[in-house]
Amino acid sequence: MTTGLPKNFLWGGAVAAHQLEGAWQEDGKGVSVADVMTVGGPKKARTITDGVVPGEYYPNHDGINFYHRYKEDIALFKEMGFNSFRTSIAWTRIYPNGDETQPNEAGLKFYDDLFDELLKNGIEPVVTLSHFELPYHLVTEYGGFRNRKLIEFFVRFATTCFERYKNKVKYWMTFNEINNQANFVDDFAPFTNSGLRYQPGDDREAIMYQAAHNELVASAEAVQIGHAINPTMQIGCMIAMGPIYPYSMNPEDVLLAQKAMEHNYYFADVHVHGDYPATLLKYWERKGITPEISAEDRQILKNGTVDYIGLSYYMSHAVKKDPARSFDDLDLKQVVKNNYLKASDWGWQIDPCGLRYALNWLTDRYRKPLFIVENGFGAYDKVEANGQIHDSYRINYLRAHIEQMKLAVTEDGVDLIGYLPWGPIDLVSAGTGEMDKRYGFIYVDKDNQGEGTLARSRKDSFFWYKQVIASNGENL
Ligand code: P53
Repeated sequence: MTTGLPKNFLWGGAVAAHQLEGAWQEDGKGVSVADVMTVGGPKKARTITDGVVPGEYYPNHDGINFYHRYKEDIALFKEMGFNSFRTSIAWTRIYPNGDETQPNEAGLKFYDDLFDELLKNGIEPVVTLSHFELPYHLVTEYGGFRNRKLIEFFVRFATTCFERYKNKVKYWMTFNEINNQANFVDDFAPFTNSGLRYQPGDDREAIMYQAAHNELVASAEAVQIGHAINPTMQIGCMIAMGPIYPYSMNPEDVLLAQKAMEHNYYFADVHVHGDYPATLLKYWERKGITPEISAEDRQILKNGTVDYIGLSYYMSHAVKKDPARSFDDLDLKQVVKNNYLKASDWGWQIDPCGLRYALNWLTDRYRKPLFIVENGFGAYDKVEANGQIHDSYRINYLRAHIEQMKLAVTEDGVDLIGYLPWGPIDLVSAGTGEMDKRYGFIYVDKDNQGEGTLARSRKDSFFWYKQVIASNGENL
């Protein structure tokens, strides 16, 4: 009987380039979709501007200046005992406009130095290729991923990275939270996932399915190329996993929850099985959605299935069947609050048990190794007069989730590669652009308006997480 987590379990943290590097115009970097989004708030969406508008504040431009301070930050990760660290390669550092044929050497050099620094400190880099940072030029010139040309541009970018870092990086992921855009009624997810800007009258849903298809093909091509470059590479997909529960035992609620899950997770079906599930094909038929999918695309999808499933887990959701609506009517109208759960200040429902459920659900459906590459609690922190930060709420959240993760492994037999909580160092929120929605073990002195010294300091959770790692998850 297994009593604990595997010996070689990966412990660390996860970030994305655009949320912490800053240096948005240094060493030849181009403008990304993250560079044209302003700051929002708990109930205020970020604005997507037409290019960089003078006078607007764009929090990702400077991030927390990780670009120049990564050595200091990696020393702190090492102090916590990290053996792994997930970041992304900013596409715009390598191909500033996205459609060049030659990469930018200064950008490649930065990630060489960053990965070397990690490896020197015994920390294995885990790398996402596309994490909400598409070159903005690909939006204005090509319409984002609705355009098939982007398959070629992404594959070129991925190939350049695989070639360059083939001996430094083993774990890769293609598209971060590719399934966020299932929420196509919103402007944010289709833009950050796929560089889509909608015009009035657009069939948002049809465009989203085309863009997602193009990404799935690009991902599958990249998987094949990566394996050819180095067969030991592990290349995964990355899915935002928030289980959707039925509101009640009413069979209609149960069926609606199943349909909502299928709609959110078909992306993983394609990544893992290499084809589209029948239920989605039937749905497209009913809705008259006809994405362009060639015979060659189908072959690529079949031959480029992923090695593992990377997932983020923050919260769960619930749905209740409205008798006036159909099972196809999934655009959030039938989503309800879960009265058994409390929520964060940003309304994210806290559900540790849902993590065990999610890991089991993914295992049952896919039988692939899983890798938790994001989990965490965005919260306001208070700095005491003596500089300390007592973030017991964060510790409580993480402890409860790690407990459930361990049960999934030890009691349910889930094959889990590692646990990389989100934002081990405070960074710019993807959803709101705020600094004050903090996830870190390490505090960064910077506020929502960009003021602050950028000084780093250790929160209580820093010392707690250190002992968790040292005991391989036993000492919680
Ligand atoms: P923030 C929505 C729902 C779940 C995860 O999110 C999400 C989002 C997008 O906001 O994003 C992931 O910063 C994402 C990270 C992001 C993190 O979750 O909005 O992969 O880039 O920072 C947390 O609190």
